Amino acid sequence: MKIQRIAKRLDDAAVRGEATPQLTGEDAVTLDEAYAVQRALIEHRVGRGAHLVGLKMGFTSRAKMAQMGVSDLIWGRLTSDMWLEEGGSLKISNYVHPRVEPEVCFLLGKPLQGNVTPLEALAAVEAVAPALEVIDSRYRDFKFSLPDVVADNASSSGFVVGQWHRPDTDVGNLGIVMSFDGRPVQLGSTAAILGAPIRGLVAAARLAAQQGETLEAGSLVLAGAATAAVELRPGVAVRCEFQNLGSVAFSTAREE
Ligand code: OOG
Ligand code: MG
Repeated sequence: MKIQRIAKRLDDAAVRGEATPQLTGEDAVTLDEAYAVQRALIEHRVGRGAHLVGLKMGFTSRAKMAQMGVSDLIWGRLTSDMWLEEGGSLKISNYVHPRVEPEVCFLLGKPLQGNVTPLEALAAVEAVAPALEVIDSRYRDFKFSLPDVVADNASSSGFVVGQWHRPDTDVGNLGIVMSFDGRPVQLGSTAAILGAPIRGLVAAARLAAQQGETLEAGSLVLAGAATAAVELRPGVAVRCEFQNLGSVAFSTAREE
């Protein structure tokens, strides 16, 4: 009852693009309950025709932990309706207070579950690509506790994937420049993601297994942001350049 009620509240907030209060009082949840809310929340999306395409990691970099004031790894689910076309346009009035952050995306060729080494994780990778994630907390002022943000599917709302590269491409320490209308807004390195993005995939396999989930072949895994997230506004050309991987871009629609 409680799980379903909170899932509905968070789903409604996402659909309407309206903020909702944090989960306090009788709606406060434990971490395990938060993952149950997340699962129930995704059922609403699936009911609208979306399907699961993978998983995203959160708080894998110090920059993100510091920005949001939390210090544990979390994960969320990616659905087909979150996937934005590379170079496409995003209408940000559909969201509450969206932000964008640079990510690395893995495509799995084999399933991955539980405690695996970075080498085992790499052996399951079919391709790797530069990516951008659009996050949008459904909570007022983008403020939340760890269970709050887990219940809200780790703030996930969209992602854009750039060109795929061979799985043996070294993505361990690549320079990143994210810019708005050609002006840099974040500089960083993929090494900020747990020392190397493959560790984000290792963590994803381990944490998903704690909730009884396997990373399936064919799924996408966003390893977590390399820099702090930057607030989006209407009419901006967002581009992120990754050393050796090329760039990934989208724009936000110019509104009223
Ligand atoms: C939660 C999502 C964190 C990342 O890459 O660290 C995340 C948030 O910051 O609202 O996606
Ligand atoms: Mg992210």
